[in-house]
Amino acid sequence: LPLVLLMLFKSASAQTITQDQRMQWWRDARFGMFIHWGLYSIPAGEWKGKEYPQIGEWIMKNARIPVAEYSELAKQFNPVKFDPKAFVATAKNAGMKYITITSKHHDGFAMFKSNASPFNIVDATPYHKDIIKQLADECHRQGIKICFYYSQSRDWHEPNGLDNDWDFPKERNFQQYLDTKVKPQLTELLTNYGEIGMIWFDTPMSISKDQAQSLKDLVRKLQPACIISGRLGGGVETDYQSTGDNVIPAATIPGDWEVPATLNNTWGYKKNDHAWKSPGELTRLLFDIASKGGNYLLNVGPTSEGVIPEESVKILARVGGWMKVNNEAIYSSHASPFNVEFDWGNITSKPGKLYLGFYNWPKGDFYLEGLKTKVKKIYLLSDPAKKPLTFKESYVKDIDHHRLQITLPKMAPDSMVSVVVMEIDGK
Ligand code: FHN
Repeated sequence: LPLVLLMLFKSASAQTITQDQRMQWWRDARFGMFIHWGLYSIPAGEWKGKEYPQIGEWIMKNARIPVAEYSELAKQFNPVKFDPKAFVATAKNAGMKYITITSKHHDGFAMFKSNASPFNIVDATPYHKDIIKQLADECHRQGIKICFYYSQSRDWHEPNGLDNDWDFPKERNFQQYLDTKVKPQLTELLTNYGEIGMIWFDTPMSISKDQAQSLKDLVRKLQPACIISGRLGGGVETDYQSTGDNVIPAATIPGDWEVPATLNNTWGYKKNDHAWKSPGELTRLLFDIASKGGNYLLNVGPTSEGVIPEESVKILARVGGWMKVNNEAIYSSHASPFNVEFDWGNITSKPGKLYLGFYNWPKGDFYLEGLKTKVKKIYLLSDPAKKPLTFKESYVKDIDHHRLQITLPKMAPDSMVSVVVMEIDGK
């Protein structure tokens, strides 16, 4: 009897999880890894000798590849070099706190064993092993949140899924696709892989309110603590908002939000895309997003052999080097109370502290106008001794503003983002 009571209590407490409780780990994390990986990593941007300039994971649609032909790729998909430890290490080394991997992208191919569709990594490839399982197990072992991207509307493999207009007639039974593929697969994902941080739905197309609500209800029923990302559709409220791809708002957006972003110009691997953002640019973007109160979900696109491209690993390691010194300014941080973009950088905050992230190091003394609280101490985040920097506070009557003048070292302490900590009175 006590066990029964315990189970009843457990399920009741799980049902009553609050929004703040569900979101806490995600708000603390601020930085996550997106992984776009699937059959499209084989053509890697090229089909029948022709290079397609658009994003790699869209090659099936862009090259109008018939389902029968595209499905043949599964027979070649054998990512024997895949090492979940290496994936998790790359994320952790960058300072990322969660991993969101494509469990099924628009091409309809499941990277997990599915009884709902044979078009999956275990049943359709010579590899025969469940990628999602291996990665989820490793994430659980290493205490990093595992989240699943799932394309709920577009499915180019299914006659009743949306958006394949080159193979299938216009008429669709979208409800049937939801009932026979989406819901069974979501059930598998939320049942067979332990605790899931989030389901990352993508690009709603013609999904009704009731249909979207039924997906939300399913996630809530199976794992009440699992976050539901912004792009569910149907006007149904989700746990947070996704901005457009690579879109960073100019100012704070109220509530929780995340920027899904690429390292180069594609999500899925493309052999000829070397347009990598520099570690400095990425660090500035990370700081900037945090200073507006958002999360940064930064993508890698593994190859068909199962490795994250070396350039991505190297660039992320540089960002991680910065994070090792400066993560206090990012994890669990809040938006800047100023809510403006400065020409020198931006600000993240925590109770009693402001973190000034300089993208451009000032020449001479630095001035900050309009602070409303008293400053107690100022130091460089990279200085373990927290040696105080000299500062002066004054009230400038003609602009009715508090002015803070800080004497900074001549040289920027960091070539990417230099962080100055201000301990302040109150919040
Ligand atoms: O069409 C997809 C695209 O392939 C990629 O998955 C991105 C990631 O945010 N989402 C869609 C476009 O918004």
